[in-house]
Amino acid sequence: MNKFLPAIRLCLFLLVALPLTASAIFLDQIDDFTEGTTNNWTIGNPGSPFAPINVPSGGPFDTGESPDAFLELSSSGVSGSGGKLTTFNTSQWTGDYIGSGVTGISAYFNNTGSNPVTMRLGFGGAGAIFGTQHGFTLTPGSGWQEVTFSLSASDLTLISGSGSFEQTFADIAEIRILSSVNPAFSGDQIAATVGVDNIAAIPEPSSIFLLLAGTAGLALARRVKDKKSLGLS
Ligand SMILES: [Ca+2]
Repeated sequence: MNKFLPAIRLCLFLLVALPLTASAIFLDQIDDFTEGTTNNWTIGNPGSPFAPINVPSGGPFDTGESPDAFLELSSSGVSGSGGKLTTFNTSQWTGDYIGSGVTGISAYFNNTGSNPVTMRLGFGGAGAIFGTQHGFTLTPGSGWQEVTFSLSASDLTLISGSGSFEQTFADIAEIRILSSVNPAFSGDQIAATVGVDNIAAIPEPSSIFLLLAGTAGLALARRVKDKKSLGLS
C-alpha cells in the first residue's frame, strides 16, 4: 500500500468534512467556556484591552473545588474602539434558526462593573438587522442572573434593512451581545464589565410545555394501561 495513502485519505476527508462541520446553529448548543477560549466571541480587535476574555473561575456554577469558567466583556465608555459594550460572533451562532427550531436564547449575566447595564441580543442576517425588544437591566453587583430572550417575530425589533423576519432568521450571519437601553445592533457607550456564561440555543417555552404535556400524557396513558392490565379500572 502506498505509505502516503492514509495521509491522502485524511486530507480528502477533511476537505469534505470541514465545510459540513463549520459553524452553524443547532438546538441545545451551549457556550459554557470550559475550553478556556472565548468561543469565537470577539470585538474584532484581539489586541484591545477591552476584547472579551475567558475567566477560568467564578462562573455561575463555581463550587470552588470545581471552577466554572465564563466570558468577561468590558468597555471603556470612551469614544473609540472598546467604548461600547458589544461583542459579536460570526461562527457557531450563524445559520438557519427557523429550520433548526431555535426560538430562544438563554444566558447567564453578572454585572461586576459600576454602572447599570441592559443586556440585549442583535441579529444580522439576510437583508435585515433585528434586536431583541426586551432588555434585561442588571444593577452593579447583580450576581449571576439567568435570562431568556424570545426570538419570536413579535419579540424582535427591526433595526435596519428590508428583509423579513423569516428571511433573516433562516440565514443569520452575525449575532451580538450588547448593553443598550433601546433595541440596537451596537451597544451604548458605557464603562461596564459583565460576565456571560451558558449561552444556550433553546426551543420556545410553548414547545417545552408541549413536550412536557406530551410526556405527562404518555405517563398517564401508561398508568391507565397498567391499571387495566391489573384489572384495577
Ligand atoms: Ca461556564
